[in-house]
Amino acid sequence: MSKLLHTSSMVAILVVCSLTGVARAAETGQKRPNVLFIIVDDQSPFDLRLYNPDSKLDTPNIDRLAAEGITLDAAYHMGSFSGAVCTPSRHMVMTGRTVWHLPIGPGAKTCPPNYEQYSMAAVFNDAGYDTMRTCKKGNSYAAANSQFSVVKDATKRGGTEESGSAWHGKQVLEYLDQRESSKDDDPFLIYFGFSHPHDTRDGTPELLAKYGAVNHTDKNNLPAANPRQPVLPVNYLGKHPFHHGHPGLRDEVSVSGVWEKRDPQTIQNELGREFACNENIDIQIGKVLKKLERMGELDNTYIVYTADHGMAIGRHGLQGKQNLYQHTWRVPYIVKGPGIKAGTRSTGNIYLLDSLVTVCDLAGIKAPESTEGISFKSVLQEKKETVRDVLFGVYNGGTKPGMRCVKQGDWKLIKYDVMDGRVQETQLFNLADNPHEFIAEHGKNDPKLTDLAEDPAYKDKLAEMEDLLLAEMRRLDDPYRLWNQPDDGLEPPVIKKRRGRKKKPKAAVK
Ligand SMILES: [Ca+2]
Ligand SMILES: [Ca+2]
Repeated sequence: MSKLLHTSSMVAILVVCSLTGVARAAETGQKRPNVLFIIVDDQSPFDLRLYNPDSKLDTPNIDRLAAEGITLDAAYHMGSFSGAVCTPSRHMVMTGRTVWHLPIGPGAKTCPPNYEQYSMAAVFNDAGYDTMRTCKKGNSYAAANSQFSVVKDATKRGGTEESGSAWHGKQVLEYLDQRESSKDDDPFLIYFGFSHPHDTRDGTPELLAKYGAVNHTDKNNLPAANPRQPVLPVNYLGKHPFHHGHPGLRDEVSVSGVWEKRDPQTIQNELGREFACNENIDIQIGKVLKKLERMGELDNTYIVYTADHGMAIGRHGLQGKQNLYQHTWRVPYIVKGPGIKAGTRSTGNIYLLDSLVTVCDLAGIKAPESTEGISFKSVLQEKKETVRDVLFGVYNGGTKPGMRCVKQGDWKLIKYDVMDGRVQETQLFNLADNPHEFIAEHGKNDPKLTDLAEDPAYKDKLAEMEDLLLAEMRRLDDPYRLWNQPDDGLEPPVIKKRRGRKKKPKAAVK
């Protein structure tokens, strides 16, 4: 009898214990995770040592995110129908819509009016999150940006605390201080954007000195060579072999410090400036990570690090973000947070536009039905290697129909149909053999280290990739077709000219 009593009281104790456990779990379950979404402006993944072991760039804090989280090797932005590549990219980040279904551009009619009500901050506000952002101003989605409860936007591309990246960092630190002093324990979404390393790449004096660069402003002279500067990119060219299709494009002709020059001295100095800006961003991220750690919030925060798109700076003889080579089409993408194993790496095959549905998924929030992104939570948790097989990219902010690319596995096709039919080019790359997309002009003298489109040995692969590209263009409602594709009865979209932007007559050449 006493034994029985003893047993039943043990059971009772166990039941009480496990109930307490349940209650405790429910309590912790109620503490919802924070989201810190870090997005830099114009950064090639190949700047970072994480993606390019030969890079000289120091980013200890970004490296820390990777060491404590997961690095994705195949993250892309879907592209742009505008020279301001930032603008569609940031619309995709905010809405999760695909490039031809954004509230701006040729597919604008596919979005209901006031689409900002379905954008990132609006969704998190509805879920009871506190939302705050800091970022550059302009070339963005203003209506979606204004949905954040706290907005601290300004374009900061200078080389001082007040005029550079430190200003964006300060806005986040002050916001966190305020939350701390008001004991606000609602979960937060902080959109931590930077204005750099977008040009003008004015670095701080110390970091410019570290990377051997100067804030070069004299168009008539070259900046001094300096052994501290980054070496030329492996796929550097003095000139791209054919026209990229956007005559007078700002990024290719008038970036201060580069202009139309592609000589090694100019490019290495500009890369030094880019690195100085990149490291300054890293320093600001470090301050915010330390602050979150002191607040005890770091372990309960999902932190995303990415860029709105990549950047050329001398790679393939190009300077800007208006091309579809890997250096520019790809973006860095790192995620750290609860349930993500430290120091892992995965492929992903994600787009920036998958970010919204994924952070919603991580935070346990329902994403808007109209999002077209795919949650890659399963990739972050190493349950899956990829979320899709085929990736598509477009740049047609210049002459139409423009550039397109498609990638499946190691194979990538890029097509250029620009300059009113005067440039019709096709490139086929096997990225396993030729990850830097060397073309004939790189002179590698290795049949694998070049563009394979003209090689009869790859005729079938080329045809397969052409079919895949057309299928993606149809699937995504691309309103254009290229010279060797069926027209599908499409009428090319009418491009509205912006008011008050009449072309000045060209000055006489002296
Ligand atoms: Ca940008
Ligand atoms: Ca609050």
